[in-house]
Amino acid sequence: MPDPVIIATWPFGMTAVRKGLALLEAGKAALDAAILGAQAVEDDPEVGSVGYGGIANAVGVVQLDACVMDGKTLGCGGVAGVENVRHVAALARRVMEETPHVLLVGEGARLFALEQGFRLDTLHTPESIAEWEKSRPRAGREGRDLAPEGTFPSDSHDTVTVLALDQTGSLAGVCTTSGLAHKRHGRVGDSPLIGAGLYVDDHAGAGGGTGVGEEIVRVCGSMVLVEAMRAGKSPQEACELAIARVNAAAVRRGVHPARVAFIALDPKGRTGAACTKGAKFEYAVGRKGKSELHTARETG
Ligand code: SD4
Repeated sequence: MPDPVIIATWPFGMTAVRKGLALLEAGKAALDAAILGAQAVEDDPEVGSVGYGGIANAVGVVQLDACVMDGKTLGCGGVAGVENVRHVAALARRVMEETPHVLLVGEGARLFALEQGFRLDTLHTPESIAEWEKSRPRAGREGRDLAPEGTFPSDSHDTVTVLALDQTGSLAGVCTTSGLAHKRHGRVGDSPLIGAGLYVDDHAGAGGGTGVGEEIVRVCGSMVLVEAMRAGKSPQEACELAIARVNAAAVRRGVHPARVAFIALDPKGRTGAACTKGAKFEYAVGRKGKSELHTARETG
């Protein structure tokens, strides 16, 4: 059996990796380790793009997106546009385990959270309110946003995506985020969508994304990279191939590729990561009791 491995997006992914690695090394299942790792980031008010303290949308409301997937059974669940629930990754797991569905949205997801005994709470912190106030889109005289839709502060949208391999050789993944800063009310990105922000199959590998969700959805990014591993590519080659798809889609639309990154983990415990040019993507990897930060290869 392979040594347990865990990989997570961005420097704050170190929090998830440290927590998750300890659980994996204690013999916990990949899904438990990935969710509890991600939850440590959701709970961290200093991470302004995930869970508590997450960045608000265009009208000042925090709407969270998340999904989970179990590589052994292909069980999966997601929630989108959820307000007032901090642990949306755990809520996505309840969708997977307690309902016949894979995705609940908005008020329905919030009612389901109440039914499942989750606490409703504010997701704002004094710092996140001040940050939103400083950078929010201002309405022009006709009430239209002065910032054209789709231009987002480049450093204020970061998702934690966590992929884990446990001691039994099983894979699982989690993706959780407050999404793009100042997104339109009701906008849903890639993060709660199976095949876009996350895909996991023990027979092929695990893949997850971060960055501008529309560009990830357009190419079904995580599905593409898991299928590449199924066809024999290494996790690194698979991530580069998914980024090449994002780049090619941008060329066809006559735009510059947006900031997008992927991470991957295969059943042998090999990892990979790649990002679009200029995305400056860092990710955390934990194995054999050690957690390290790496910089992904930019793929042009
Ligand atoms: C979204 N993919 O809502 C998320 C945001 C993100 O790094 O990952 N930012 O589009």
